Amino acid sequence: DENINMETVSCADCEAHQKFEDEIITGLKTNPKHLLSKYFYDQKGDVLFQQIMNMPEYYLTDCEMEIFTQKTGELAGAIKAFDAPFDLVELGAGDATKSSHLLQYLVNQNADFTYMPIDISGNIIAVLRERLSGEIPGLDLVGLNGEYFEMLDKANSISSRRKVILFLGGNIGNMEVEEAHDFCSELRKKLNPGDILLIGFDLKKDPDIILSAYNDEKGITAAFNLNLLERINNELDGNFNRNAFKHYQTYDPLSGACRSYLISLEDQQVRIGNELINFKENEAVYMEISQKYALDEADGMALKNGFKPINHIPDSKGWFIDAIWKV
Ligand code: AVJ
Repeated sequence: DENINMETVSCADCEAHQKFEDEIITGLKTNPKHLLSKYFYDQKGDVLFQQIMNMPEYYLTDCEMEIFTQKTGELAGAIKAFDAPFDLVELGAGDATKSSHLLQYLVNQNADFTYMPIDISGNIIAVLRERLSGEIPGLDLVGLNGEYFEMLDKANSISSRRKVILFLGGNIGNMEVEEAHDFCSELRKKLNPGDILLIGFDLKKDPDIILSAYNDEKGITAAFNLNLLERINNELDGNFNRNAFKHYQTYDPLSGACRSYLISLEDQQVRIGNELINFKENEAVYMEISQKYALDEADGMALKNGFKPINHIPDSKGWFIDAIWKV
């Protein structure tokens, strides 16, 4: 129809694409260069992350899965507190493989709650609704498709019931410590007295165990990092040669910072769209942090940002905790 005015058509995907481009170019023009791990998860990246979770070295998923399958009652007891109705809001629900055990348990207990998964992927929310309605009959579900904090506002506007927030998978580890504090402080502002946060932390432990989880024998983590270069080639018209970079992983047992880098193997110039980026031989591009915490550091993060750390539930090895914080 010739009357359609194309100018008024807004395009969420175009905006996301523009932001991706801006953040990649800015990161590569900064000294030292960096890229953002939130961009690891394109279609190929999702598959590689699935493979990471299945590697023998990558203990995080197994540890938290053990907590959700073996200590479900403890988790439920901690979040049910007053037996008042509540909304169970999951930040970055994904396929909810861990939380579905808790959901099933709560439904069996006749708990009065609505599950509100938040995810940036609308597709994941649709698939989740379809699957959970079959697997857990009687589950009340309201899917929220968008950014965490915007969707939390939406959850608050939909219902004024007590909120229980799930933030699992050690995803807080993908933030620098200072960013993690800011995140908790922002989250606190969206909550009310009596609300609860259930948050997963990967703990400091034998540094060799941590390093191997991110520096696996088969090079799957390396492929996961290098895949971002291919994503840039595909989506931003780049010409990275992934063979001209190698993955390099570090773990600092004092700070708990586990960081990945890509190292340029030679002096090289890479083009991304119209931009040219120069790399020196052995120059590092900082890719990702997976921060590890001591128990008292996790408690300290609660206290400093307006939460009371009331309990933490570890796996049987004591490698990972789901902490329960109350507002
Ligand atoms: C999804 C953030 C929990 O940091 O352990 C795994 C991502 N990166 N291997 C983590 C990741 C490399 C993972 N989190």
